[in-house]
Amino acid sequence: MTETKPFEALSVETLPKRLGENEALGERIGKDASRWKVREVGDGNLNLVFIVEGDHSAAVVKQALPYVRLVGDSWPLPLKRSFFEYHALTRQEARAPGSVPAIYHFDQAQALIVMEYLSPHVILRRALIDGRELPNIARDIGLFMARTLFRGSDLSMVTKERKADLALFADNVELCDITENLVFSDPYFEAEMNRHTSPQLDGLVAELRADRNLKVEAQRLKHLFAANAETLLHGDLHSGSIMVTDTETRMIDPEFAFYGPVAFDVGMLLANFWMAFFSQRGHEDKGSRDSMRAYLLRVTAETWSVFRAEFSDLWRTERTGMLYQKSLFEDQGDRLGAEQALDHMLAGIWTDLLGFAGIEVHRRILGLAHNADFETIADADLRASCEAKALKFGRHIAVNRRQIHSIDEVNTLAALIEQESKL
Ligand code: SR1
Ligand code: MG
Repeated sequence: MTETKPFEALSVETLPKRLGENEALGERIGKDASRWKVREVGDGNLNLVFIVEGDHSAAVVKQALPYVRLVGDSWPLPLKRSFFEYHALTRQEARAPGSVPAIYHFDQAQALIVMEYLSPHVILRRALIDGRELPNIARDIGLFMARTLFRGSDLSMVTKERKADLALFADNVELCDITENLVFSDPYFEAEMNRHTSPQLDGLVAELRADRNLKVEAQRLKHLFAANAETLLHGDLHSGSIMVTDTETRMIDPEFAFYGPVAFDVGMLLANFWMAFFSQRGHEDKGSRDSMRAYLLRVTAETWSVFRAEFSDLWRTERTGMLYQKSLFEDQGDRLGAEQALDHMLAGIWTDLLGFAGIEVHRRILGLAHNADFETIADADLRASCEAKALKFGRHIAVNRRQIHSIDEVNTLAALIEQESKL
């Protein structure tokens, strides 16, 4: 019997020795570990990420730490998140082939995943801050969301398999707990780890924390997040979880994966495009970002449109699960019934995604984990002005989500708020 070694965090120095015998890695990049070049490049909030270059090529080694990297060992976090990330990646690859990095090896005890090194990809958030107008992201991300969210649900899966999967991911408790607190609650009271651009935003922050309608809505959304186990979510689908080139898009980092509402991933993602939009004013040192602003609004509209079209197509062609069975509709010649049910479902996703998007905007400006889109704006007054507009936008779409009927309406509102001159 092979003995399982206790977890030990890797370092640039120890990695070649510890993984030098690893066949999957050696075969991929070159077996002579003494020639490997290792860099630690993790810039996320939680994990170690190494790029390992060998004689032939390179790979990524991602390792979870037993605590939250952003905060330190005062905030323990279980290593099992790596297990959920691995299982989520395998399901995403099956449901949306080519949309995630290839996995070469998984070591549960060491909480590490060896995976494809994506090059020359960069993090989408970085590209948007740099003002790059990437032509394919709306299509690629829209398709990814529709395929993974539809195919991970009872619209598609054999219900016994879905329930087993639901049970598996239900154990991702601590990462859900992060979202439940950091996203849905902390922004709306003086939680210990919160921060915001102060004093510029103090007044607005106090207003939002006293806003009863907003707080009730945030809790209704939290309830939905916790209780509506509809599909396997990515769980943290923001522009920092996506890598891009001009022509390619890959989703990474699904360690927050669990069963929740379809609208959560879509709302989180669109929120990050809207935040990129509101932050552009802070990145105009090398020239106007008018074109980038227009591009970002087009991207939100196209992402939603691609998502809707693909989700609808899958509904019509792959609805093999126990929900809205064809035997009740198409098999009786009632195609219209199936279309009616689809319309209801899409309308619900739309309303809820606006809520999730509004709350995501708030937590990235008021909570612990901020976005580089705003954080890289050095001038605090300018940053606060961008953030204030985003906060107002977030409040509006979260509270009025049932009265907003199209993405054009949302984007018109975003453009109006963005053009306001006062905070
Ligand atoms: C303590 S973790 C903070 C945030 O980082 C992750 O990327 C998630 O977005 C989480 O909410
Ligand atoms: Mg992440």
